[in-house]
Amino acid sequence: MKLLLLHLLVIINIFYDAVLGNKNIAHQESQPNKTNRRVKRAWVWNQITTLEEQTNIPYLIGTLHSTKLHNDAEYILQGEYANTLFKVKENTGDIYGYEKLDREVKAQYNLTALLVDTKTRKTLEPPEMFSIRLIDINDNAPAFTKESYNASVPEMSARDVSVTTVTAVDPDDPTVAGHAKVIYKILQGFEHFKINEITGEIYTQTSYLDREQKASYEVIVQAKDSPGLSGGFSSTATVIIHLSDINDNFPTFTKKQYIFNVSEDLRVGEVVGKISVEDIDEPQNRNAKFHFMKGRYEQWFQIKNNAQTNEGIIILKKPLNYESSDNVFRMSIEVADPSIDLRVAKQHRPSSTAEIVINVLDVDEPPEFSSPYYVFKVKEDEKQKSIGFVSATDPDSPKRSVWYSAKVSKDDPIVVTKDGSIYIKSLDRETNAWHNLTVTAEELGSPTKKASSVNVYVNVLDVNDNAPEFAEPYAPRVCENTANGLAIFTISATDKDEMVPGMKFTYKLAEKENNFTVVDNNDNTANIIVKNGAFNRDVAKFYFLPIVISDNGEPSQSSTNTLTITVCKCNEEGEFTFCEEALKSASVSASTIIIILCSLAFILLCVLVAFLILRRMRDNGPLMLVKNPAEIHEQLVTYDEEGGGEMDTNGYDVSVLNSVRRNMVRSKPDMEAYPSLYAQVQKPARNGDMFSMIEAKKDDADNDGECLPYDTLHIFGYEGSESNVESLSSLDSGSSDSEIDYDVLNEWGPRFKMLADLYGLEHIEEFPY
Ligand SMILES: *[C@@H]1O[C@H](CO)[C@@H](O)[C@H](O)[C@H]1NC(C)=O
Ligand SMILES: *[C@@H]1O[C@H](CO)[C@@H](O)[C@H](O)[C@H]1NC(C)=O
Ligand SMILES: *[C@@H]1O[C@H](CO)[C@@H](O)[C@H](O)[C@H]1NC(C)=O
Ligand SMILES: CC(=O)N[C@H]1CO[C@H](CO)[C@@H](O)[C@@H]1O
Repeated sequence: MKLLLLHLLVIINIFYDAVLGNKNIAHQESQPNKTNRRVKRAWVWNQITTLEEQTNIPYLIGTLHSTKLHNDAEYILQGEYANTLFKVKENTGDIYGYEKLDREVKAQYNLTALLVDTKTRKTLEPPEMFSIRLIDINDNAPAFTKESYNASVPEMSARDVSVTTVTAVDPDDPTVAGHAKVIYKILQGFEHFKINEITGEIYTQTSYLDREQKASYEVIVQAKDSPGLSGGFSSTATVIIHLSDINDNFPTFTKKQYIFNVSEDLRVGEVVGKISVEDIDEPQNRNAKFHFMKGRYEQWFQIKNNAQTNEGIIILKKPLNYESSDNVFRMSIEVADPSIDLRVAKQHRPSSTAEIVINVLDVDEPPEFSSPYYVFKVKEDEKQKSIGFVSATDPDSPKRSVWYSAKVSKDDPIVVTKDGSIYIKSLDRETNAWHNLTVTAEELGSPTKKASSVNVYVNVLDVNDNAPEFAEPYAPRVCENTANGLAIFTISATDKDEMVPGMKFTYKLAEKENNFTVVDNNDNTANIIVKNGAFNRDVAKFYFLPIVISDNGEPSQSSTNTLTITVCKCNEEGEFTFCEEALKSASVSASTIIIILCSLAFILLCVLVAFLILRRMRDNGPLMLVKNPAEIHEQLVTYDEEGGGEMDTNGYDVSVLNSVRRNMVRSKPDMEAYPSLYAQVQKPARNGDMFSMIEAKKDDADNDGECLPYDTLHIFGYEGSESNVESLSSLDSGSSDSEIDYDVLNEWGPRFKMLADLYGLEHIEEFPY
C-alpha cells in the first residue's frame, strides 16, 4: 500500500515538473540535435529530481547526456557527495543513489558533470553544473513547540475567554499541498475548552469554572497535517490550564459560639482572644472584616482585623473587674468580606454571625488606695499628733483587712501606724518643708502577698518661729570727727521663716545710746545716723550698737543684734586712712576660748609627759647626768614654745596671765617679785642648789605611783637665779627677746584674734575689755 502511494506520488511529481516546463528526465526521447544546436553545447540537462526516502538501493536518479559521447569517452561526477552518495555509470551516464535521502535534512545537492577522453583524460566538453533536487513526500508529523504547556485563566471567567495559544510546525515541504499544513483539535478537555483549529488559540468553552472545585484541567491538543486527505501525520501536546483564584467566597465562622476566659487583671490594650474564620479563597483573596453588633460591651472591647491571618482579634478597652456585675459578656459578632465580587460570587451570603462569650475570672489583686496620692498640710509648731490617714481596701471578695507600713528611719519626724494613721513628732519647716514618703498596704493573710503603695506628701506650713537677724555680718566704719546727723550705714535683715509679701522688719536701739541713732526707713531697712560725731580713737576705737530687729509675724519675733562700728583715722576729705581690723563678730564666745585653751593644754601635757620620760631615762644612766648645759637649754626652749601652758587647768584666767604679761613688758622680769603666782605648788627649799632640788623632785616623782609626775612642771617654771640653765618660764615668751613671731596669729583671722591679742604685745593695752 505504501509502495503504491509512493508510485502515485512519483507520477504526480513527474506531471508537476512537466507542467512547470522543467527539463525532463527522459530527455533521451527529445530531439537532441536541435537542442545542441540552439545552446551550442552538448549537455542537455541541468536539474535532476528524485524522491526522498527511496529504499531500493541503488536506485536510478537520472542520466547524464552529452552529444559528444563516443566510445573512448566517459562521464565523471564531481561535487557534493559525488562518487559516494551519487555514482554515475561511465559509459551510459546513469546516476544512481546509494543511500536513502531525507529532504528535511538536505533538499538539494549541487554537482558537476564531466565528459573525458579515456585515453587522453582530456575533457571533451566544459564541465557542467547541475543539481539533484529531492521531491518531498509527507513523511513528517507536525511538532509542537513544547511538549506541555502551562496556562492559566481566572476562575469564574465567561465563555470564549482566551487562555493560551499552542503551535505545531510540520517540517515537510510547505509548497507541496497539505504536507505542512497543520490543523488543531482538542482530544481531551473539550467539555470546558475549545481551540481555533487554524491558529491553535485555546478558549473557554463553558463559563464559571470554579477553582474551589477543580483548580486545574489537563487538556490534550492534537496537530495533524494533510487536512482533508486520508492519511497524514499527527502529534499531541498537553496543556495544563490552572484556574487562578479570585475573591468569590465569603468568610464563615466555624463555630456558633466562641468562649474566652480572661482574668480580671488583663491590662487595657491586651488581647482577650482571637477568632478565626474559614475562607476557601486563597489567602490573598481573603478579607474578613469583623464587627460587633451594637451593644453595651462596646466600651469594653474592640475587634481588630488581621489581614495576614484573616483573624479577628478582641482587644480590651476598659479595665475588667470580677467583683463588679460586669463579669460575663455576651455579644454577637459579624464577619463580612467587603471586597468580594458579588457578580461572580456563587453562593448566597452565608450566615455570618456568631456569639462571643467572655468570662472574667477572679485574681487576687493588691489592695487599692482610696486616692492615687495623699497630701497633708501641717503647721510646723504642731507636735505629737495625728495629721490624717491613708486607706486601702481589698478589691477581692474575701475583703481582707489591710495593714500599712512606710519606710521611715527612727529619727524621722513622721510615723505611719499599722492602721494607716499618720503621726508627726515635731516638724521644722526651716529644715524640711516637705516630707515625702511611700506607704505600702498589704492584705493580712493574703496568699499571694500582693501589696500596693502610694505616695504621701506632708507639706510643713510656716509658723513665725524665727527672729529676724542682720542680712550679713556688717562692719561699718566711721571717721573720728563726723558731722552729726550723717547717715553712715544702711542695714537690712533676713528671716529664716517664709518671706511672705507684707512681711515687715522694724529696727530700734536696744538701749539708750548717745552717739548713734537708728532710723527705720519703713522699707525693711534702717539707717545708722551719727548723733554725736566727736569720736576720739583715744577714747574708743569700737562702738557696739545693740539693735533690736522685730518682724510683724504672728507671734512677732525679735532679736538683738550688735553692730560693731569702727572708728577710723580719716584725712581731710573724710577718707579712711587707718582703721583697726574690723571686729566682724561682736565677741568671741567663751566656749571657743575654752576649746582652744583645752587643746593647747592637752598638747602641753603630751610634751610634758614626753619630757619627763626623757628625764627619767636620763637619771637612770650616769651618763645622762653629764649632758652639757647647752643641750638641756635646747630642750627647755622647746617647752617654752608651748606658751601659756602653765597647767592651771581649772578655770584658766586670761586676765591673770594678761596682767602678768603686762607687768613683764613694763619691767624686766624679776621672778622674785611674784612668788604668789606659783604659791599653790609646793616647792622644795630654795637653797640655790639646783641639782639637789631636781634630785628631790625626781624622788617625789619616782615615789608617786599614781600618775605621771607632770606637776613637777612648775618647778622648772621657777628655777631661781642660780640655775645654770636659762629661764624656763613661759611668762618670758611675750618679751622682745623671744624668737617666736606671734604676729602670725593676726593673719589667722577673727577666731585667733584673742590669741593674737594675747601674744601680740602692741595690742595688749588697746584691747577693749
Ligand atoms: C507549570 O506550572 C507548574 C506549577 O504551576 C510547574 O510546576 C511546572 O513546572 C510548570 N511547567 C512548565 C512546563 O512551565
Ligand atoms: C473557661 O472556664 C470554664 C470554667 O470557669 C471552663 O469550663 C472552660 O473550659 C474554660 N474555657 C476556656 C476556653 O478556657
Ligand atoms: C516632695 O513632694 C513635693 C510635691 O511633689 C515636691 O515639691 C518636693 O520637692 C518633694 N520633696 C522631696 C524632698 O522629695
Ligand atoms: C561708747 C560710748 O558710749 N561713747 C561715748 C558716747 O558719747 C558719750 C557722750 O555723749 C560719751 O560719754 C561716751 O563715752
